[in-house]
Amino acid sequence: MGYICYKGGAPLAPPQGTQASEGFCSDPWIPYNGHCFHLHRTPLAWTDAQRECRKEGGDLSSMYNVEDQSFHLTENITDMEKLHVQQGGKAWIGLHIADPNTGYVWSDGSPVNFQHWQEGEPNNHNNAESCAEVQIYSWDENGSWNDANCESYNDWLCQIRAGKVKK
Ligand SMILES: [Ca+2]
Repeated sequence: MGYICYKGGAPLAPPQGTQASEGFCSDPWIPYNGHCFHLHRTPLAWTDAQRECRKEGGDLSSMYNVEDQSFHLTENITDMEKLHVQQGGKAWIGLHIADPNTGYVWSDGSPVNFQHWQEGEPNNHNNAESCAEVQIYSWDENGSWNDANCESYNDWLCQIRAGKVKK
């Protein structure tokens, strides 16, 4: 059988694709409220996702209020919404338990003054769940959170401050 080779012509992303100048988020980052967001669809364990976000000069996403949450899911993940609903897809966010004595913290150090857990969560199932994932449900289009095993593989949502340049 024949086969077709592909030789890259135009790059998939601009050479400075992960850089962000003041007030501007370059593709594929999406601007909102002084930050840039990017949903990655190459599933990773939570710690690996955190490392990758930090490599890009950002961190796993924090959410500060229901508007933030709604934005993440309606603007940033538009074409993924159906995927979430239909296939149960989900994405890591920055919330995790770094120290059992202190409970949940945001990876980027933001204060935890907003939480949007699913009913009955976090349940620390099998005493093995200390990382938060967000998932859209047909009954909650704004999405809600579940604590999951940090070693499981999920898509992941990065956030970077607009104007912060990749290191
Ligand atoms: Ca859980």
